[in-house]
Amino acid sequence: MIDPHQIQLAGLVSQATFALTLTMLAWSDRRSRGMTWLAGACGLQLFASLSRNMWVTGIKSLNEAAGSCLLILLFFFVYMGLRWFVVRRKLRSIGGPLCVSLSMVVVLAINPINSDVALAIARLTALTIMGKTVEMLINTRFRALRSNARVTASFLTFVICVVAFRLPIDLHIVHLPKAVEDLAKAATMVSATLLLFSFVGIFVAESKRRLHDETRIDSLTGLRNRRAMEEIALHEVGVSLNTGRSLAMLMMDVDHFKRLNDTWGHSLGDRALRAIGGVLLTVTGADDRVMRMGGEEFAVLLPGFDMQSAARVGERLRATVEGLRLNENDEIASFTISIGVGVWREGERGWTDMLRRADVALYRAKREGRNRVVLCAETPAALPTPAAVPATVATKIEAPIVEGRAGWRSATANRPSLKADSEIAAVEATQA
Ligand code: GH3
Ligand code: MG
Ligand code: MG
Repeated sequence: MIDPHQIQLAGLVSQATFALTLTMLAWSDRRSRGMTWLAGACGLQLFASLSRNMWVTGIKSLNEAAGSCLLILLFFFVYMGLRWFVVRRKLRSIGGPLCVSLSMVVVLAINPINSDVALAIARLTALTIMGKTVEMLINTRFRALRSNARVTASFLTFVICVVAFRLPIDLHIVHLPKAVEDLAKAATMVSATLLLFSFVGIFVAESKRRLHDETRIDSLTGLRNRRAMEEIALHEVGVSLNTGRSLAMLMMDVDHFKRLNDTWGHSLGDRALRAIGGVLLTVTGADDRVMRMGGEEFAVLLPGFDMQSAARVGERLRATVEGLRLNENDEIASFTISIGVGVWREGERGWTDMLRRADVALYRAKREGRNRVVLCAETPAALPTPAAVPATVATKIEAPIVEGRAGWRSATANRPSLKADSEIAAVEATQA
């Protein structure tokens, strides 16, 4: 036989434990705002259970209507908390909170007249919120949270089943033996405990997801870093190996960056790196294939691009960066980049050879005067014009041309003839 008191006591202990745990997790990681909602829901549940089980605490029981409102509020908190984890968007409309408040007002108003109707409204509202929550969990945006969200969804479905099963009993529509009713109460406790347990799981999954993302993002520019680059490049090489699709990469290095820092200060140097990052993102339109490799070096992966089309993208990038102007204390700074183009060769299982070729080409660009795009070896020379740049990589950045400070301008004044010759893009082939 189930001893209802023992079950309830065990339920209270587990709820108190979870309330404490979730509060500590929310406290330890203030950025996980969803956890604050879930800890709040857990606290509400503990409060409701304590007031229902007066035999434990001796406190005065909540009246029926207040208890029902608490139930609605509790599942609304659960919805909001889980929404933060799996959707991460603000509530766009106030429809949800409005319906919750309205149903609570109705429950409180109806209770003195007919407590059963009030109870039914409260339970149906809570069931609706839970149903919405399950739907949201199943359609989570984040792949890393998907399995944990599904576990939470299945425990929540268990709670829905138990609440729905108990509704006709609590409304005295169905009369079941006391043993079955006790079993239903025990099932409520068990389902609630499992649900709370799954909240810890979703918190851990979210922490892992964030750690994964943050260790792959460069904090200064917001671009992917080298670690991310390695994973993405290997993936792209795998796709090219399977499909025969071409793959190219651009290696970029800011010209005389040390001099830029020395002349204008590191904060302008940092701004220059961020501005270059912005150009790379805007021109290529592919935020997951643009990386800061370290220092003042950047790389772009171009799946589906051959040497010539990659060179045109490189030229567009070079020209756009050359046109950038940064204002520092009413003076204007400008800077340039050198670019090496490397391509993946059929059969290559890794990306390091492509990287090495792009690096050699970059080195050559530096040696030949900087501010230019150079192709890796074994490719004939090509001079694509700006008009030949594919529409997909057309730049949206238009920077005014302003005279810069003499000291800094002199740093790039001796750049090669590529721009002086004409507006023709400078793309050179190396034979080295
Ligand atoms: P080159 O044209 O040959 O590439 O010359 P360079 O001066 O750009 O190259 P060098 O390797 O001599 O200098 C790179 C400089 O980049 C040195 C370092 O202080 C600076 N740097 C590296 N990372 C950062 C950063 O995050 N912010 C700033 N402001 N400077 C950085
Ligand atoms: Mg460098
Ligand atoms: Mg440099």
